[in-house]
Amino acid sequence: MLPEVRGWLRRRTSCVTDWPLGDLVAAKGTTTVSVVLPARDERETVGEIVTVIRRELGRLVDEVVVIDSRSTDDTAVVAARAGATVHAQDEILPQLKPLDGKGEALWKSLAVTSGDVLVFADADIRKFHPSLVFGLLGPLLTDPSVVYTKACYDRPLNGSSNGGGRVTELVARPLINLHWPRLAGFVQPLAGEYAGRRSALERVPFLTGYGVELGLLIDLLELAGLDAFAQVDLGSREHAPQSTEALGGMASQIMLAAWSRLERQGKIEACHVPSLRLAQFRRAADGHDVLLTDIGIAERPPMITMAA
Ligand SMILES: Nc1nc2c(ncn2[C@@H]2O[C@H](COP(=O)(O)OP(=O)(O)O)[C@@H](O)[C@H]2O)c(=O)[nH]1
Ligand SMILES: [Mg+2]
Repeated sequence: MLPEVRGWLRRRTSCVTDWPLGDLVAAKGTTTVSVVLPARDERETVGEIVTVIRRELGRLVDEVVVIDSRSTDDTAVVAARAGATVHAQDEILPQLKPLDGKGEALWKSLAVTSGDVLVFADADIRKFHPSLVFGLLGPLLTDPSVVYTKACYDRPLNGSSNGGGRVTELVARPLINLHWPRLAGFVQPLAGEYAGRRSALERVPFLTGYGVELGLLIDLLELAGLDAFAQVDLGSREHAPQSTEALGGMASQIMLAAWSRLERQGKIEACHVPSLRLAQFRRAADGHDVLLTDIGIAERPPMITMAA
């Protein structure tokens, strides 16, 4: 690990217990805070998450916004009933052709929120604790040189206390250590819980799918430098785990995201791999069924360039 990263880890890693809620309310001053929850078919969890944030963090959080992506369940109704402002992803910036994915939802949230600071959290978290939000705000509300904070936590899976985060361990971490070693100090580089200053988030592009987190780390590192990052240990976090097959698609998006940044940074020759057709296999009565999934990545430009 680079000496610079060791120093950063010591200086910029904190624990949620370092940030008592009362201190943060005092430190908030006139800074406004928006919480953004991207959600697709999350009726089981989104209502509870919105309720907890509104009930426990009313003095810290100015708005809770759910970006609903074509849910086929009543995610939007449940979220609104719990007190969130709900936007249909495709109705934000309707002059643009809608794109798919979580990153698209996060990018569009910049257009419908007003907070100086934005906190993003997944809408499928079980046993949601308000520290997932206020922990992330600690470094941002108390140190003006911090522009972006990322959560780290254990990820319980199937009875093991830390078996989750398979795409992180098998794809993102090796890629980061190989190509962006200055980011190797992030315990959970793909965590869906992070917070940033609007002034920085509006100045970087957003990848539209699951590559959004990796893209933000790489692009914000270029924009603001390592010392503008902090990570906060929030304990433990559990979500609805995906099938290994689905994780294959997600991992492919992460690889394409890395590829796009390697090209942009001149680390590899431009060879234009915007998409791939992923072949996966399922055993069938007479052999194997082939499952073909088109994986593409698209990107939105920095929101600041959209002003007109
Ligand atoms: N608005 C919106 N949310 C999405 C989309 N895809 C995923 N999400 C949400 O983003 C969050 C993280 O997605 P998830 O599939 O759980 O990814 P994982 O946690 O990395 O396995 C969840 O709250 C999803 O509901 C999308 O296309 N649009
Ligand atoms: Mg999830």
